[in-house]
Amino acid sequence: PSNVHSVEKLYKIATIPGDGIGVDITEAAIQLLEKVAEVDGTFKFQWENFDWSSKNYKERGYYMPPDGLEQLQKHDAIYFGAVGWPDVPDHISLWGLILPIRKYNNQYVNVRPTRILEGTKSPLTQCANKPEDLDWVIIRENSEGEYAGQGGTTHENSPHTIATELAIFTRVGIERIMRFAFETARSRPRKKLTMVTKSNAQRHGMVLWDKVFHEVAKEYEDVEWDKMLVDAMTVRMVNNPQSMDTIVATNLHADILSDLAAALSGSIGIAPSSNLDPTRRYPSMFEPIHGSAPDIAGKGIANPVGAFWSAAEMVRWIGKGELDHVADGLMTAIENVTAAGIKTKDLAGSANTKEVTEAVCKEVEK
Ligand code: GGG
Repeated sequence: PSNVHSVEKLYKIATIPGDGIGVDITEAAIQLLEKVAEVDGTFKFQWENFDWSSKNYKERGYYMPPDGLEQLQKHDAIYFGAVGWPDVPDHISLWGLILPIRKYNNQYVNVRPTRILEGTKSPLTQCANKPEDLDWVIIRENSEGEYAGQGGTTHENSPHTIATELAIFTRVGIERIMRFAFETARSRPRKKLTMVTKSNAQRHGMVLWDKVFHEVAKEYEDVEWDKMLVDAMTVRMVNNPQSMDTIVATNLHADILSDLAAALSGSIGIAPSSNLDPTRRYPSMFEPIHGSAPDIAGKGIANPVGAFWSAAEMVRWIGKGELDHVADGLMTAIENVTAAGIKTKDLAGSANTKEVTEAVCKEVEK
């Protein structure tokens, strides 16, 4: 019979739920992906869970064990929830988990798409009334810049303490992110790229960004581009969202701009991210951009849409072009649910995590 498929492919996924609502939304994403695989019938997931939470850090003294990175590298992809808990300083949790995973897996690109989903609203009611009014992809440089981890502290615990935080920019690092950004812009209908720096005030690394950007731009004559200083960019995102499409920015600038972008598109709860190793030598990692939200953790009310959208991007990536229809179908299912008004509180709805998850699973079954 035509509805019987032979299972051809097994994808090994490492899950790191992490902290707070990371646990709630990872569970929801696994439930949904299991449904997606069951309905499609041509592939399956094999999950391996890693309990590298802040709670376990407090008990064991580490997030990842010494062979943690090696364990992750046995998988086709990593699915990540959220990291951070009030009783562990945030720089310990980030540097204990998410940043080394990105660094050691060559995940030098972080793709953060944002748009207004069906049935949801932007707070920019003056200028973003239709979904097409805000449709961006932020390409975040994910391996260096302000998050390079270089610096130090002297004269600690004295009024004369000095702390330095060095932003590192390399020609190789800039060139590869620019190329990825231009390719992304080229693949989208508007073929438009906005490059963001603060090269008026930061006169070394950011000036190198400008220089390399202009060099790479010569290879992409079909892509229309412009440049913005990051402060002016925040104003443009609020006042003129239609004027942008693909955006490329440094690790820190894009981290900030993508939170703003998510909020402008309706809620930080909907935004996905893909930490990619474009060479595919190492596993890529998929995570919603939101954090662990301790205030609502464990209450069953977290918005799972950012987690679902991240899951769709993971399917697209691991499928290498063969599962695009599955990822697209998953996005349609998500938007059918938001369009039907089944939304969590952050999107002005009244549904909980379970209700949204079950509704999306039902859509996938249709
Ligand atoms: N799910 C992503 C997460 O836990 N984000 C917390 C955070 O602070 N991330 C910083 C970053 O993405 O660099």
